[in-house]
Amino acid sequence: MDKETRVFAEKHFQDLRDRLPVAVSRTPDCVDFIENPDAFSYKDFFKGYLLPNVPCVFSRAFTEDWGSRKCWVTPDGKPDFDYLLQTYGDVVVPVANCGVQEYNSNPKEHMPLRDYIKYWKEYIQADYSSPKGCLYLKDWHLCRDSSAEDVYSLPVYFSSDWLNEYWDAINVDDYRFVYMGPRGTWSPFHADIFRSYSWSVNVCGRKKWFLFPPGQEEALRDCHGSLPYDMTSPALLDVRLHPAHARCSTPLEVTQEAGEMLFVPSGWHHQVHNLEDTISINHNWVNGCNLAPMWHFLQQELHAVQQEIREWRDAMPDWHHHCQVIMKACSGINYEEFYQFLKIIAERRILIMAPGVHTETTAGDAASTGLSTQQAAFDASRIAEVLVSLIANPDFQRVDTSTFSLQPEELLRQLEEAITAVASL
Ligand SMILES: O=C(O)CCC(=O)C(=O)O
Ligand SMILES: [Fe+2]
Repeated sequence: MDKETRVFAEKHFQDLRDRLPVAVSRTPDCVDFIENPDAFSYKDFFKGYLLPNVPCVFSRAFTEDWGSRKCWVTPDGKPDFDYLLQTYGDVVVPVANCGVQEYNSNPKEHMPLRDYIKYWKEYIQADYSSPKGCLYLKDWHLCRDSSAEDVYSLPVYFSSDWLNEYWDAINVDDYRFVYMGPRGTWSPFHADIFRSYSWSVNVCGRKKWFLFPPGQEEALRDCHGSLPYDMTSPALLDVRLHPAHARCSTPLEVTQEAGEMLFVPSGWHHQVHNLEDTISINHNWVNGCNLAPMWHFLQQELHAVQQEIREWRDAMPDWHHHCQVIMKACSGINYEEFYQFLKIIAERRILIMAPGVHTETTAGDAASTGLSTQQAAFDASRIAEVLVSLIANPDFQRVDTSTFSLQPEELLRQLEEAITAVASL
């Protein structure tokens, strides 16, 4: 990130400040297609798509050198089952049954990849049917479970990824996934975890995406307030069940071809259908541009838990603590962990901005992380803004912070000091 981009981005968030916490997106008529990697910089992506929070598709030229596009695919563009079996046959993978709805997703089981590929081959032979149903290998943590070095490389546009930076730092998990499934497998209507962004590349095959800008999904709620499981279902046309459906604009439709890469913005609800036997790789990611929507989402999640168990509020002395425990179980994160997430990213940015680091490196690049001082300063200012709101939040004030290695107020002070120190750079 250069200085001009940082100033531009900070002005963007300054203008939004009064209008947050909703992620504001213009609704495009179509999705831009980016043809040429040589003519499309990080800055182009940052200003044109990431900040305005609108999707785009990158051509197959952007993923031409990926190992998986060579080794995982046969010359006629189909999944190379033999290669996958040889390389990953014993790895245990999660598999969802697309035909069975459990709340708003599909029940998952675990099996060796070998068994899934056996199923897939039989499914094709039986003309895309099986008594086992339509099974979709989803959310396989390839990088966590085995080495993925030769499989793909992270496109620079998606490199500011605090979610995976955080999980890598504490060595617990990641948000890097492989999906594979026959024609007809699909992912139900959803927005991504914590209002994260996603990027998704088809190693082979094709996907059809239906995309709704943030807020449009409200018109798809049924008379009980629930979002649909399948937004293509004819039941949505029943006005008694879906009274607001007529107000819903038509979704953006994207057909993503083999090798192409889709950027899914923050808070956009989507549904995805595999039009052919398809393998894809995707990451979920959060950074300074969608941190405020993430924080807003977490407040909504806690509020939903509080509503759910409000009748026990007076009877339970540690009711607020229980709300945090339930929130962690349902959403995967609570306020304490959100603070730890901010702290780990903030401390890394403060190091980059420390005196000496930015003066010693050329063009502002901090050699250890590859992050520029400008990027670090931008990240720090985004964290500081959310941290101010977190510290002032009454539910966070009830969290026991006495065992925290760094008090939130002190972290904020350090961030502000570091931001001031590099302000003139
Ligand atoms: O490819 C799929 O089935 C789902 C992918 C998805 O939801 C995403 O990348 O956010
Ligand atoms: Fe998604």
